[in-house]
Amino acid sequence: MLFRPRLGLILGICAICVCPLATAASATAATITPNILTDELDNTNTGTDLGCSLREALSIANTDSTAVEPACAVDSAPGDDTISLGTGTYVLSVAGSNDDANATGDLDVIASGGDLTIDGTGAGTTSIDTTDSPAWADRVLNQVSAASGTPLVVRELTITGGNTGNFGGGILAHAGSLTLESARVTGNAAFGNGGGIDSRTGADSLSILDSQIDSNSSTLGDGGGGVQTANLTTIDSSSIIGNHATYNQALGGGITAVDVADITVTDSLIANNVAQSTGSAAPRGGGINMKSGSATIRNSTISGNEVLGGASRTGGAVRVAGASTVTIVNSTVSDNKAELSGGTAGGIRLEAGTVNLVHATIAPNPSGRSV
Ligand SMILES: [Ca+2]
Ligand SMILES: [Ca+2]
Ligand SMILES: [Ca+2]
Ligand SMILES: [Ca+2]
Repeated sequence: MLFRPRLGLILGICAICVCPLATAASATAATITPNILTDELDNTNTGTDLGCSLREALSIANTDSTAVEPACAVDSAPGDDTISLGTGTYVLSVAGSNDDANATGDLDVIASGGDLTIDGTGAGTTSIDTTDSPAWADRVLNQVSAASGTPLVVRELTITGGNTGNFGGGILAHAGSLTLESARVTGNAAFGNGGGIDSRTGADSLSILDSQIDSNSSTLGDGGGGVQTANLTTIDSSSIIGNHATYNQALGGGITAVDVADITVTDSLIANNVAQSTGSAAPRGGGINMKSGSATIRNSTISGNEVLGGASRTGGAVRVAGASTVTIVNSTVSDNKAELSGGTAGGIRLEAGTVNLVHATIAPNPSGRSV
């Protein structure tokens, strides 16, 4: 179900831009290539030095120094860098949590290292996973204290196996911009908000392009089983499917928007996400929970999302609250559910704010009203 990149468009843009970029480039940059799939960081890991791990490659990118691990292949002076991953599963095993220095637990992308791309061979062939024994107790990737505008690009790989007691089960972005290109974030859990990805207040932007966010879970008040965002967010040619938000009052099975979130969804699918309350409070927003901010959804489908549990339940597809504005254009909202005796608004639940429907198909959504 993964969408493919539009290579024609990309090649066209590159053909126009390649000369100006080449002459303007001044910062150094390197491609750093790990040569083992296992996890280690020399000087902090007591094991034998087996070669260049992903974690060691990232520490080189962070510090712009090859001193941390001379075994890493680095093709020029580090600056704005690319870590090039091969086919296979890179398994994180240097255990720890609450570390933001890339020493243990999650992989930490640090401000002073400049721009970074982590590039695989494809979402179906390259993955970053975590060890099962002992059970991993951290997310996978953490963008920490990045300077404003500093981009992190995750391309052509899968992020899976994150499990944190905090926010952002797969990826947590505190600052800078985060872009996923032809990537997949699947099977991550946060006992906080943002099961797959959390783009927090302070980060610049989140872009999910030709990518899939699926089968992630959140367990906290604002939810966002797949994604929580507080920022400028672009979701294009992507799928947000089968994610799960659980809490006393569950919100946003697929996506939760908070703070000044400004979301644009184009040519995408938001499907089969669930917000499930464990208490009596009504679950809301099986697909999308708009706590605040705005969302524009074009040429997309919101279907098969559901709210479960609670004494009542509402907004199977979308819950609109606060001062949110939601605009749905040339899109379909169908087969979302808020069923059983307390169910209302299987489709869109407008509590406060504005909903604009332009050439939108809203029905059928089982249970009471569609809006
Ligand atoms: Ca090593
Ligand atoms: Ca760097
Ligand atoms: Ca961290
Ligand atoms: Ca860490």
